[in-house]
Amino acid sequence: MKLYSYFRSSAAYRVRIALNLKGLTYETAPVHLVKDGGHNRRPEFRAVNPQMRVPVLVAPTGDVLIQSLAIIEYLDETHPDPPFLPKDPIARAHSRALAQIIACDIHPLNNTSALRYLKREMHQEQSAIDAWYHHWVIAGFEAYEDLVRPGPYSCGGAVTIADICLVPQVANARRLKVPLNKFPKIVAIDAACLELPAFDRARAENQPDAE
Ligand SMILES: N[C@@H](CCC(=O)N[C@@H](CS)C(=O)NCC(=O)O)C(=O)O
Repeated sequence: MKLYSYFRSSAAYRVRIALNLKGLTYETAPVHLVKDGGHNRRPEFRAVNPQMRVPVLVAPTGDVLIQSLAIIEYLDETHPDPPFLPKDPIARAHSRALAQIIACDIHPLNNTSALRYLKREMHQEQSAIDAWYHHWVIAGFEAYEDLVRPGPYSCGGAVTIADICLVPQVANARRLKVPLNKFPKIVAIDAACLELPAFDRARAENQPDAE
């Protein structure tokens, strides 16, 4: 499989964790999201993903898959062990809900193109953009902190799709200096996950395109 990725992309980081947890090997095709206005905007990458975003996974069938949650569910359906969702339907809905707090409610407000738009089109100062970033992470993390189950992971004793989404968002929050002292459960879940080699190998600094 081939993964179009950028070392700092938290959405690509989710898929890297998922591939590692399933024990799948893959080739990384780095796409620099910042250099020259973003190599993701080049026609050759637009031909791969008209949305011009990473991650993109080229499946063994040759099919091109986009959107991290869709890719993660594809991997779970094709390689059921270890499962990314609990068996019980209510528990499944809960772990999907936690994943979606991150992937649908925090991340879209804070990704590269949204922040770039605030700067270039809305003419916002860097301090206002940082405040915006912090605001949406904190709002999402406040809810997540209240919703987690006794650990060590977000939904109990097994890693789920919620943890796969949480750890990359915590890494980004740390990089952008969001204070995490109000979120002791999130910090503990993050530490427990990062003890697992699948999460550790997926970190930004362990990628071939890391700077
Ligand atoms: N909802 C998408 C989000 C993908 C996304 O926004 N990726 C970012 C990097 S984390 C990206 O490619 N940004 C490039 C841009 O927005 O120009 C997913 O989960 O895959």
